[in-house]
Amino acid sequence: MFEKILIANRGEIALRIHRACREMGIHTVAVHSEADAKAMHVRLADEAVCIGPSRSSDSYLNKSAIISAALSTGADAIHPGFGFLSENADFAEMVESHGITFIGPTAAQMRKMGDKITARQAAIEAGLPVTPGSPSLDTLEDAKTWAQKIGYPIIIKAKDGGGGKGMKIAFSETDIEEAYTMARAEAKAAFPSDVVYMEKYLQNPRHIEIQILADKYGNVVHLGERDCSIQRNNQKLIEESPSPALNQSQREEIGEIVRKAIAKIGYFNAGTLEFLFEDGKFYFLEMNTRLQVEHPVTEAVSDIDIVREQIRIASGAALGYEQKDIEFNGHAIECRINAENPETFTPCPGTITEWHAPGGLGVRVDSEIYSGYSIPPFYDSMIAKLIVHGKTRNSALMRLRRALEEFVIDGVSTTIPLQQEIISQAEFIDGMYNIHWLEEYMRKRNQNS
Ligand code: MV4
Repeated sequence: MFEKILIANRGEIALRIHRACREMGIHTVAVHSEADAKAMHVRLADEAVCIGPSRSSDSYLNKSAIISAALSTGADAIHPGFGFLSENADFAEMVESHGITFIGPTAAQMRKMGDKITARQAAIEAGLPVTPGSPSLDTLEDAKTWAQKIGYPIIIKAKDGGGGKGMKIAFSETDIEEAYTMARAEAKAAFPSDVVYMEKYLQNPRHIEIQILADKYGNVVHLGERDCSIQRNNQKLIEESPSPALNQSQREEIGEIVRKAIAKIGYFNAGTLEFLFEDGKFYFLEMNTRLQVEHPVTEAVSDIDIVREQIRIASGAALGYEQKDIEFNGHAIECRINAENPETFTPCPGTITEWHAPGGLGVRVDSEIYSGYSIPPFYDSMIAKLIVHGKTRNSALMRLRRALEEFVIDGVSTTIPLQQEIISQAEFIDGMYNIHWLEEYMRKRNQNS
């Protein structure tokens, strides 16, 4: 096992990784920017290294500064967390070439599953269901031909796209020229490549993702699904497991398909397969080759410490259990609490004058915040994750309502009032929502006010 892990991240996820290390008897090295000198992850770690100025590009994205910090402190592994360098294959390769273990998949696995077109191809070969789609489109004529073949509506996506950028929908042949031209132009401006491809557009899907763990010896387990359909502008706000939309046989069926596919692909460490789910059918979208923000809901229902498993797998340990050994219990819901204007969703940095996090049975708060902490303006606006666990969805929901009410955050505005509102809507209570529900709900609400 590793003796010392460098945590190449900040905020609540840096704390989360530190906690797993501590419980495994592993020493930790925090890295931080100048703006984060007083951050909680720096205070808790055994050692801390300043890796540069406040802007992410000068610090948390500075590959050589991070590797130097690992070498000078004698860390034998690096955990990248999420965001920043977590899905950067060049970084993973650089880390390994210095004799340090990257806690995650190999650079080759990241490249294969990180590129939308190669991931789609690998998914098809591994037996995952996908939407009808095209290979890369070279010309407008190509786009027209494929749209005819697939049938409208279609969606054009950038090969390197993310966060919904470079995606254009065409409902009929009238829209295709604009969709194709705009998608390529947006891709060219935003991504390394302007290559685009096409898929059948699903109009009212849910976003359901499957968490997997795989060791280096071909053992794969899935940890069930998370329903992440409550989102706005590609920002998830509430996630839950299990999904209220799935029955037990659908859950087991997709879990088995994913398990077999991952074994076939030869991927290891933790990963998440994103699907759209519509009319009882799953369609693979993409794979995230990293730990995800919403992993705690899965930890709550599976009782498996995903970060601990990532570290064990990276060190060469075998999983040591099989699918049949994993039990799912109860229902978990997470709220991502962001310091932002809940109406406009613009970040709201500032000083937290008072902080009181909820507690009690079935309540988990992952956060780096303390009273008097100043949120720097340079990074993501998420300041806490509230995760509740109950025996049933209804008891989890009652607990969430209670915990949100207990939360005291003064000095900045947060998403809490919006989350309280969402969870009191009949559609949410009934589990009847899809990826468009929140935006439609807010549009209607703002029209009426
Ligand atoms: C889609 C889709 C409908 N049909 N693909 C958005 C982000 C990117 N990861 C994929 N996205 C979508 N792909 C087909 N064929 C609808 C979306 C989509 C979406 C997906 C998941 C969560 C929220 C979303 C919001 C808008 C659109």
